[in-house]
Amino acid sequence: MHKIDLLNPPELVRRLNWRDRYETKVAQWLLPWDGEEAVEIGFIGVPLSKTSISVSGASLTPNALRELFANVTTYSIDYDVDLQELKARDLGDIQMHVTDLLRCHANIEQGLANVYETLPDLFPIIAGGDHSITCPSVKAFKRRYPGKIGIVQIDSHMDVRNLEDGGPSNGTPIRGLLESGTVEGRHIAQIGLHSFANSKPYRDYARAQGITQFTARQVAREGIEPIVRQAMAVAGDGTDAIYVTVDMDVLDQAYAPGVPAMVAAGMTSWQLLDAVYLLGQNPQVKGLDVVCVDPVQDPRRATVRTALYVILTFLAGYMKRKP
Ligand SMILES: [Mn+2]
Repeated sequence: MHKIDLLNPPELVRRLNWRDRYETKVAQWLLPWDGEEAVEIGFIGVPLSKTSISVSGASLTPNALRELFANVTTYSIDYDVDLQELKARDLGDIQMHVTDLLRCHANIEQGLANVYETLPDLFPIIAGGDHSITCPSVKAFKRRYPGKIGIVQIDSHMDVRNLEDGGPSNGTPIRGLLESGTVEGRHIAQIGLHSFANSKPYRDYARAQGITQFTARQVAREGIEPIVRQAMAVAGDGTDAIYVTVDMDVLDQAYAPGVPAMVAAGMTSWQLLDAVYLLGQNPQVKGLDVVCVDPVQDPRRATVRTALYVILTFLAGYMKRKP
């Protein structure tokens, strides 16, 4: 029985009081890890959102996702795959400190590094939390895959704000990874960037760092698939592993009412799902996080549900990797 330091068991376990014998819900498949069994896919909650610039209850998202595990099935009719064939478990949540946000980030890096050390073959599905978690998460990922890391970031924002004005927040994860030398700009591709949600000095900084950028308007006009293929080529060129990070605020406000930094005319749910389906198929992709959903301001859990579909659709793509 493994006890992984800085990792707590799932706070919430969703059970069913009725089932159809011919249908499997995610809650029946994505069970809590028992600390011993071999596991291929690990769901890991990172419940931190005090580091968000705008008010955010994203720390509640791991449990909000777990609640919906009983509402969705494991089968994709689009891709004719059943996720039940994957050995997936809910590993629980990284332990947070109540007041010390830098210590929270240190816990995320060390806690995830502990997970990877205990379960070296695990594919992590990391549920934020706000986007600040991606910086320590990728640092842990790099400890696991020493060498070059590529990033595909799907986001309305570049997340390269300076670290002096507000410390490491959900506006700085990419800046933090560049300044710490964890990832090089030439290995980063951003998809879905939005007008009136970024500034020119940061655009110029990102370009000077060599980051490849695609706006939401480009996605609308050119289609998501060719853009994702270009992004994967950038993140996969000369790197040892690709990390995918999805900020749900990339979606249009009509599709994602429950994100703190909402945008008009963002990407559609289908563009996002098609993107993660392609990314899931790429064997160079070794980790995924989904961040910045606030269940507190999410009518009928609409955005949490879409975030869950992002995870499940990514895994539908992942299943296509198998021979
Ligand atoms: Mn972001």
